[in-house]
Amino acid sequence: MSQHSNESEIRDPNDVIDEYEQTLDEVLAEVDAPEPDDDGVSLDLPGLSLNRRDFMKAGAAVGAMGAAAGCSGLSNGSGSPGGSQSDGGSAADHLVAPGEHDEYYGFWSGGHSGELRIVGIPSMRELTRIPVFNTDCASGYGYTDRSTEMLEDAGDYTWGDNHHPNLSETDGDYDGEYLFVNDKANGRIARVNLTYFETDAITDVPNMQAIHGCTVLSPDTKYVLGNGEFRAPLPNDGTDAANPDEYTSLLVAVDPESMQAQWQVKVDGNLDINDTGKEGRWVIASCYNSEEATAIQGMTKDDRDNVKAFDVPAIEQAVENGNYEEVNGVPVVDGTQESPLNQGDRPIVKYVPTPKSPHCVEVGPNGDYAFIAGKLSPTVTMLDINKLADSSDPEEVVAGRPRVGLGPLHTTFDGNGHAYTSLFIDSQVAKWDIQQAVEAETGSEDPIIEKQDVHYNPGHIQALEAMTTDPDGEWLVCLNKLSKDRFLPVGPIMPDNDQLIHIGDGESSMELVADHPAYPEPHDCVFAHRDKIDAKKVYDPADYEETYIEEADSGVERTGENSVEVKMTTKRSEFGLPDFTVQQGDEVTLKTTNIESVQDIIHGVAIPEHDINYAVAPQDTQHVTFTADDPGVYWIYCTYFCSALHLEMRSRMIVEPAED
Ligand code: K7E
Ligand code: CUA
Repeated sequence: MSQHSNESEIRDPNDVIDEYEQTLDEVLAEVDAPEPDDDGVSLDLPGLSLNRRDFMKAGAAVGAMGAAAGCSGLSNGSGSPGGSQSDGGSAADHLVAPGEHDEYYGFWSGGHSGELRIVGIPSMRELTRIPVFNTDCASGYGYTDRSTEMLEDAGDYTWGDNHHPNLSETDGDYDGEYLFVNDKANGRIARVNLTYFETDAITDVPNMQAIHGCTVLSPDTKYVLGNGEFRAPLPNDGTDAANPDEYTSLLVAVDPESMQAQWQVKVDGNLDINDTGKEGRWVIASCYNSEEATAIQGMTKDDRDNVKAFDVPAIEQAVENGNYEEVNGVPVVDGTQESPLNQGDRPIVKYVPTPKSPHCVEVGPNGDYAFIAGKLSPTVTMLDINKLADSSDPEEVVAGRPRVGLGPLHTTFDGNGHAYTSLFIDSQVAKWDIQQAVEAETGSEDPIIEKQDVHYNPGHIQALEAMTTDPDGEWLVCLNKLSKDRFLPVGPIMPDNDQLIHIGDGESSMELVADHPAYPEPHDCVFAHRDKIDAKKVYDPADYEETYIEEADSGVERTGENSVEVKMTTKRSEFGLPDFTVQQGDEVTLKTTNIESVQDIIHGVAIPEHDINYAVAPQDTQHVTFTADDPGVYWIYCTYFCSALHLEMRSRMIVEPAED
């Protein structure tokens, strides 16, 4: 193969690196000694500053670096300042021997693939995938009647963009019942049943176009809370479409059982990421567009945006008092700054100014502080949750603001007083001391303990059970957006790189242990110890409203002039009917029960030329409905390799020509 013709345009990687490092030096110089910007758009803040155009340049330089090198031109460079190996954890420790199980479940969002992935920790082996907002021909999700009806009722979209998986909690700990996840693309929230590891409900939330932040209300999952990221008219019916001043963002509270929206709160600015305090009162959400702009220049204009603290009992009281406007069936409470509900002793939403297009909100294990990463500010702002109720001075509730590095996005915890913040631009994880950050001055780097290089450009980071009141430490996963040179090239759409980092109990240095390629594009993950998850291996028919089909029930029944119902069992290695006959034009409902009660014996039902394939797990009943359009013989075959006679596991659908 000859080289591509644009070879002359490929630059010497060393030049690119030199240029990149120079740019970052300029950025750092600017941060340390800010100069007023000529267009008046600067990021001057107490103790920290960053010129926006240089920031953009730095971002571009990160991208331009290509595969030539890591992003270690900045800060300490090498991960462990001491240069020593940590005493616990190593590449070997993360390997799980053949036949052994992982200690933790990892639940990964799948981004715009629409699915979830289940990954064992510490091995990083992918165990399975759960289709949520997508369709999946391996399981038949989006093909079977049950799943299709659910997807149709939830807006009939073929994709979604899930970012934030959340495990249901009882008494502040994971109860293993459900996982909830947002769909940023279509303003939906889905529920995954962790008994069967399958999506069992999706709600298309009224009045919201994009739901980004998604969390459950600790400690008992009273609500699933979704943040409306994109401001839009309320209702979005054409009124005020050309008048962005009238757009609004909403927080929604969804009941976890009925999956119905209970109330919404409209706010000034927008809402990005959220988390809740540990006592069931506060929902804390970041806002990067306090400017209420519709384009990037405007959204990044102001030095400060805000964090909003929603007082849940106060909002419930407002709803109870009838202080709302009903829009598309949902009570919408006014939480804007001008709202009468925000004027008295107990405002329903507190606005806390925060630098500078903040991103994540993560509440620490003991519930004292919410950690808000600055994104365009190199700091993390710590909100003192205990002061939220009584303080009327927003600055008073800021407990600390360490300078962690460039592009901080997300923070996680080891339960031993350390926070770990991902640095998107620096391509590093910064480990820092929470108490020291409270004591240090704003913008101080003193609380920083060490930085670990990662590859490349991390978004979320998550340590084991870091979102509970009792994090387990030991392992941290850093979800990097880019992998560049870390894997064999597989064409231009490269995998992300989820990196496993050993953190132990937090006393030793971080150690990078494994790379793990991820299909586009996980954003976040959450971990539960395996003892907290109780997955069934065989369906219990009592858990579903389906008529169980016995072998003797197999047969064809005409249910209307142009409709038939076909029932048949599946078992090794035969379908309940060797063949069945329908008329051309019939709407066929094919119902199948897998009468096996042995774990791991799955049968598939594939009908060629009818676009149908689905799995039936032991003791499950599934059905599909389709039209037999064309006369002929269609072999039905099993798609799961179930026995030595799997290939022989077939049936025939005979479609008789319609009579003229
Ligand atoms: Cu930071 Cu959608 Cu959680 Cu992506 S969000 S990284
Ligand atoms: Cu049943 Cu293959």
